[in-house]
Amino acid sequence: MAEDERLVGKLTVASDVINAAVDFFHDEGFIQLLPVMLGKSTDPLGPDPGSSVIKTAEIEYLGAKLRLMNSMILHKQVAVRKLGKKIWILSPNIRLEKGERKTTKKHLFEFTQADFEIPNAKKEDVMALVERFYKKLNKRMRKSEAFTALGIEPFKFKTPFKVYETHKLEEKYGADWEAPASEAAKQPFWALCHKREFYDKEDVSNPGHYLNYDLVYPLGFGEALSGGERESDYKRILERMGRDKLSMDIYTAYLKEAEQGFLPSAGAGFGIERLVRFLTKEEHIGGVQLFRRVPGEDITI
Ligand code: ASN
Repeated sequence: MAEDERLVGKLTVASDVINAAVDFFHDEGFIQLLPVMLGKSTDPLGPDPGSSVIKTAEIEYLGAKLRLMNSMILHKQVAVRKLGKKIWILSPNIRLEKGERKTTKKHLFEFTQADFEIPNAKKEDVMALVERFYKKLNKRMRKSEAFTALGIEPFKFKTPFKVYETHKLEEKYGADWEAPASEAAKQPFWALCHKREFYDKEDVSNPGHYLNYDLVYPLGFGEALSGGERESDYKRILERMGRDKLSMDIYTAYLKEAEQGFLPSAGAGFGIERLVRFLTKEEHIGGVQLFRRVPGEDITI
């Protein structure tokens, strides 16, 4: 098959996936918001020793410093407070990763995630919702003609997915458990409890444990989604930010919102390109983008 035809096939799958997400979140009663791309505060993406983000992109505009969205997590908390509703966004993210991330085959410095947040929800609610999405995707993908054109069978997701604690995965596979655990799996699985950003809630009854989760694709494709229950209490947020030694000037605007009180919520985001890569069994994630945004690669236009 000509390279262009394959690309059309992959982009048709992407189009089907986006459509499936729009229908799914609509049917589940979510309000779809349009994305913001600039803000005073954005996701710190860490501190995380495994993170390779060089810097958060900033622009000066009329004397103000605005940051390009690493993710819309902080805006999601504000949106849930303002609206009191389930919300989701097809959100473009910029993450300026080190060039060596090209070899992971799953990193892009510009990508889109389906990012959602649910007021008064717990992690079990999010996990059940995500499993409903993948189940519905089966039917949708069976109907997609693009798979016939690509000469592959659509993957059949079998829910419920297995659930593991990260410390168990570490015991079995070591600190870098994600790749080997993904290689060994036949279906996506949940990995619970990650020590990460201040906005993911710590289990108060079990300090050092976190009420968050990742979904990991099987067959070596790695992380699909990440999310968590949120730290909604102003004092706890301040405490966690202090623990993370974040430079507070970036978060002044966010903290003003937090001071007014957030609703407890839980949510997550899954990368559209990662899902398309998994479905189309593409070797490198750059192969599912028409305009490749791969760390360490020059861009054509
Ligand atoms: N979307 C993720 C979440 O909801 C945050 C992220 O992309 N870093 O937790």
